[in-house]
Amino acid sequence: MTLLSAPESATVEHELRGNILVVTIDHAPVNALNSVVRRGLIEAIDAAEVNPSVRAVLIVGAGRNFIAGADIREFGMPAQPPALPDVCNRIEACGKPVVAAIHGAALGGGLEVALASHYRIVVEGAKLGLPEVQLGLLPGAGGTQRATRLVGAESALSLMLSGRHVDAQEALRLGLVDRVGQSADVLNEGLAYAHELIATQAAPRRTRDARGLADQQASATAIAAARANTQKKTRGLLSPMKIIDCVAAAANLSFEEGLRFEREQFLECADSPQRAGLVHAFFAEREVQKSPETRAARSRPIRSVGVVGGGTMGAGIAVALLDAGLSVTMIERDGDALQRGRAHVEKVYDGLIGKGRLTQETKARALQCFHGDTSYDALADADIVIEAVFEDMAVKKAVFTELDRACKQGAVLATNTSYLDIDEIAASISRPHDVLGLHFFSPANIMKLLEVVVPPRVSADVVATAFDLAKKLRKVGVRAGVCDGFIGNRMLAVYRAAADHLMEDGASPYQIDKAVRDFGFPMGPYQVIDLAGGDIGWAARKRRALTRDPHARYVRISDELCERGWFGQKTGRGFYRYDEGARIGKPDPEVELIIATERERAGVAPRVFSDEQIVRRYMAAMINEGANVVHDGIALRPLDVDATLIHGFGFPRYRGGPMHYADTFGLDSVLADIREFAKDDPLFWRASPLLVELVARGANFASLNRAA
Ligand code: 3H9
Repeated sequence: MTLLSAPESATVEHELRGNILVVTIDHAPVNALNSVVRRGLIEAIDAAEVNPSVRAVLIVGAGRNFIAGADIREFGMPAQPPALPDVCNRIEACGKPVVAAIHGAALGGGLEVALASHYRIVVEGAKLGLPEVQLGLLPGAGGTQRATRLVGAESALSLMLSGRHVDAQEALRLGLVDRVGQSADVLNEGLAYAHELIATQAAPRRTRDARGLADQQASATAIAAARANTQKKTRGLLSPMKIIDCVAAAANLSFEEGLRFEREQFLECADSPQRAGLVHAFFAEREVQKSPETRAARSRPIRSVGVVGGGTMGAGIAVALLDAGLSVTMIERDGDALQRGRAHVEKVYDGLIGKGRLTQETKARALQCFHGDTSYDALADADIVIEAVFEDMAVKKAVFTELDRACKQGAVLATNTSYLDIDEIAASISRPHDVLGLHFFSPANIMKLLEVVVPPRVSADVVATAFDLAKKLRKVGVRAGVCDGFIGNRMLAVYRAAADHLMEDGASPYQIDKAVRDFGFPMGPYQVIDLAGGDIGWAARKRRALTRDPHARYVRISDELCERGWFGQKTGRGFYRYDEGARIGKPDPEVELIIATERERAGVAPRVFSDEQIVRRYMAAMINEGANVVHDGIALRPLDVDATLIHGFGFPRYRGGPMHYADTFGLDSVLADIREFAKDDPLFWRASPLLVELVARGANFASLNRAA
């Protein structure tokens, strides 16, 4: 038995079982292919070649997975030999049959190791895929060449451009694997398959020689179709078009030339800021789950959940819970309201059925776990209750008084408020330690962000339960402190104000939207207002009117539109005009007239802004408030701000979030911009103390992520 290990306990063990060399990769938690594993694989194959007793090699993963891919933590670090493409080539070149036996994840480089093996068996529960595109990469260890030769251009493109995972049966159908094992025992299934191959004297069968590209016409058609679709869909992304180029190389070049081409393209992607942004986003999503409370306490059990309020938000939350397999009881004040609440829930499902994303049967199954009641007593057994009623302190307190009376001890009592003081709600009942905020984003069954708002008196296990719920709902839970707007909406208020200033100073809302879209957001701020309804922001502005600093600049353009009843898509006009039923608006000359009048009223001489100038101001405002949010302890780390903006506000993932983007842009440049803008409006453009401090120390936001 040979053992190769490193301080971080990665090992590749190989052991002769009869005439089969079993090679076990053990690198918790997901068997990522770091340099130790790569070296170990080569040594194992070398050992198999020289040992006359070995008739076949079986590669398996220890723990819950085969191999989840290259070790993402190594990206951006100095390369350590052997490179993964060389490992795969060594496996493929082995003179004895090599079998990969797959359970759990076989992703990216993990699937590439399997593709370089000569035979593949999977067990149920396995998920296979080439998700590199989601990290700004392409399969760079021969995956673009081998997958294409094995399953054909169309299937390979579909896998690599979506990054989706396929299950055991689909992998078999596609031809990615040779068979699905009868049992879940991956080692025994693999051994049985290897014995069978030895018995039938099966020779090494190399994927490089597979015939998936034999139909040249079909390959050319698939490549052309992918080019046309991808160009439109993946705005600004580097790796998708390169994946297609690699598939074209597979179709047109020799295997060796194809590998060389793939390597060049891979290295270009690996060096790109997009890769760095996407990898940052990957780790940020996982780090946010680790709050001090989740480290300190265990979650309370969650089986049944109550939702108070059957409006759009309550219904969306109910659907999110039902989709996670939880039992849901909705409370409304009377029978009619309850009926409307149920209708809202059904409407969400019907919308999905209409789009072909759901069947009637799935809807019926989900609704079996949905109950409604008009008495809070129906929540006596609920493990968590989420209140989603009207945003009014008195109304919320009345609900919480009822919850205090009716719910069992130990139930988590959550409010979905967007801005009300959760401390005050908690203080109004006898169990403030059970109260916290769960801030969902609309549509609640779709949006991935869930702000877990932590008031000072809440118990750690309540917070841990909220994160556990986020996981069950497949949402990204981000810990936030209590303040007006928490992390996301507090930042939104500031960068939207910056956009309003730009508009009054001379940029049209249409230019601002375009500049923001070109930066990578799916929509510009004025399109978002039109979509959400201008009346929502109007209500918030009226609410804040009394507390607003009278010296602060206030742009009235949105109010002017609202006073005309132009609330956006739902009223046919807002910043844009919408033809009957249209979701995409047209610029409106009347809006431009209103803006011109407001500029005059405010005594502003309009200026011309370039798109770049617009983005610099927009981003400076966002980054500065992000820094304030961290400085005030509302977000634990800059990465929590990044995850919030990516998952709740459409920030382009490939830019890693505003704080990561700020690091790449240079914090000194951001600060210089803010100081320049402050010459015109020193009140709005006050540099965050954290930003000033980091620049003075020559540090960046990433250093705070590492320190936390
Ligand atoms: C690639 O392969 C490039 C090659 O083509 C070419 C090379 C030349 N590396 O998600 P989880 C960590 S690119 C390092 O919470 P789950 C993760 O950070 C790669 N670490 O668990 C977390 O750490 P922590 C292509 C990794 O059960 C822990 O493992 N592969 C890696 O919900 C558990 O992760 C991918 O893109 C990695 N590759 O999901 C697959 N993967 O405990 C990426 C995970 O400290 N991974 N970690 O927070 C996944 O999709 C999911 O992690 C997986 C498990 C489905 C495997």
